[in-house]
Amino acid sequence: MLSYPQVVDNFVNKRKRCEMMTKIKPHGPLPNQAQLAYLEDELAAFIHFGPNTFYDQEWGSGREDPKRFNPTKLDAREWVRVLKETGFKKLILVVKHHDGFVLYPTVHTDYSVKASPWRDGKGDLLLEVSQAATEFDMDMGVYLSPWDAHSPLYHVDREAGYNAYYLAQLKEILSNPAYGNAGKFAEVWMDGARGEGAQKVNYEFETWFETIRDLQGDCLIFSTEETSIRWIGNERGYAGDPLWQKVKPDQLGTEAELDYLQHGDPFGTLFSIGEADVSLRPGWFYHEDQDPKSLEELVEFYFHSVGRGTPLLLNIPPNQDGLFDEKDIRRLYEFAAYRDTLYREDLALGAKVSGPALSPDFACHHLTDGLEASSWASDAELPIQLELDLGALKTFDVIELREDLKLGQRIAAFHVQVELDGVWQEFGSGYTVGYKRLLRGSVVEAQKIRVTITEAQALPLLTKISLYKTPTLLKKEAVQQLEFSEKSLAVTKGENVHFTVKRRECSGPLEAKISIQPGTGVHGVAYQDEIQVLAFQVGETEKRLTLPTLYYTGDKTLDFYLNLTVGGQLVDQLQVQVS
Ligand code: FUL
Repeated sequence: MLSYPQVVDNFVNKRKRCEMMTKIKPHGPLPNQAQLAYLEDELAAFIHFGPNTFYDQEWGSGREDPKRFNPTKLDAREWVRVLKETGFKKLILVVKHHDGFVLYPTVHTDYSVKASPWRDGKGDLLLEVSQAATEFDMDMGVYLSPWDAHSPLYHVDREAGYNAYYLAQLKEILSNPAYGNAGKFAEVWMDGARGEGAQKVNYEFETWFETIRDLQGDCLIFSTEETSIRWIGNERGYAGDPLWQKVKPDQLGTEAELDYLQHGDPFGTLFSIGEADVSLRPGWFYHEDQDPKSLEELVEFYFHSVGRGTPLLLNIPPNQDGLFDEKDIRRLYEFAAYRDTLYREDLALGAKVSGPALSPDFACHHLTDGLEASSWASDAELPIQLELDLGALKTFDVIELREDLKLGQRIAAFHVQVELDGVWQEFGSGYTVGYKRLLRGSVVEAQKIRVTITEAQALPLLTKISLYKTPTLLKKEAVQQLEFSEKSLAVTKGENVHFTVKRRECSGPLEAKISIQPGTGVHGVAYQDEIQVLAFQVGETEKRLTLPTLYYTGDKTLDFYLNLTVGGQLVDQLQVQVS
């Protein structure tokens, strides 16, 4: 039974759809239903687990002993329960990482859970996760690494055999009704990494994609190729601004420019979601000596991904027992509570909006009516200014804008002003809006706000303007004290990076850590994992440090990030560019 507002919403929805079709022409490539659904979902969880967890490493060699894989307390139901409760809509399970070890009892290799002591060799991790996902109605995705360091078929001379092997496993997973959320998969993740020195096996992507479509219809595909999801170009959870959810297929591939992936292409012809992936911990796999990232960092990931209009894929790695770490669970609940508080009250709801409008069907008040289906549009000349009157002074520091992507992404630049003591002052500005744009500014108390659209590829179409106040985060003392002297350094491959960590206050001893964020194709190529512990003594204000980079062939510039943390909290970051 629908409530009265839902009935109205449905009615408006149907009417609007007809009108938009007749009055507003779609612009550029359009998202399909599955892409739209993922944008709306906003949050997905990654689970990296396997031999690496037991060998305390990030990349395996393919020679890891299956006997060491024994997560005696593994509880997939608990993973899914926590993820569901903390707002994740999809879970992407790594069933085969680069080491080639398979986490379900595939018939196509013996290098799998069958050869492990876990559940006496009768375990099936994909099945256990699928059952839990079905119980909690959580979307499922699967990561099946194309690069396979174990398979003897992974060789240019046996390419056809390897492609058939990969395809056979895809079929095994995607055609089994006991796998997925009630047999359904929402995403297949084809990682683009391949270690230095690995065979340059060519993948038969087209056949793989076709198989996915045959078996799972509109299932989204993450790959380096022309598919529905692209990598965002970094593993820091940061989308670019502008962020165009469109690309030109000929710019993709394993050699795609990272910057291109991060921003997309204003003239792109393929609708592509730039998925922002990052791990809750420094590594993708669990390591005892690492800590989850701070709430402050998660909030930054969120504003730089979801807040720029693209989903956040956050990795939560189970430990050797097969459980999420208690600290990680706590962090996920804190993160969920942060978002709940952020969205608790839309301070612009019901605000009076004035400005030009295409027709009464696309009137300004649709922006603040709280209805998803109603929208505003204007064909007035740019810049177009919309003025909101909240009716009273309100305190906020975030403005949300949304475009109706069903008709294509259009807005290319905007800025926001607030009236403070009778004077209009800049609140902030951005380039693209997309599915959802969260723009943060200083905390202000204002009654009137102006949103000015300065650039758009076609007539702008917004569904919503909202205002929020972010929950207060308490910065720890230590965060104020420590920093890298440089924010970015350039270095020649194979040489050492020299850098300095400084602290302003030196009254007490302090322990900090330097670690490197793993990066696709960059990890094991430009650097090797290394963690340095810095113990500052009383009175000590500076530490000079050295870190080796690796030599690699080719003239690419690769970058990675050094994280400076205190008690698991990120204090500062240093970008290292290697060329
Ligand atoms: C990368 C891999 O090399 C990492 O190990 C991890 O799986 C990440 C999500 O993708 O390319």
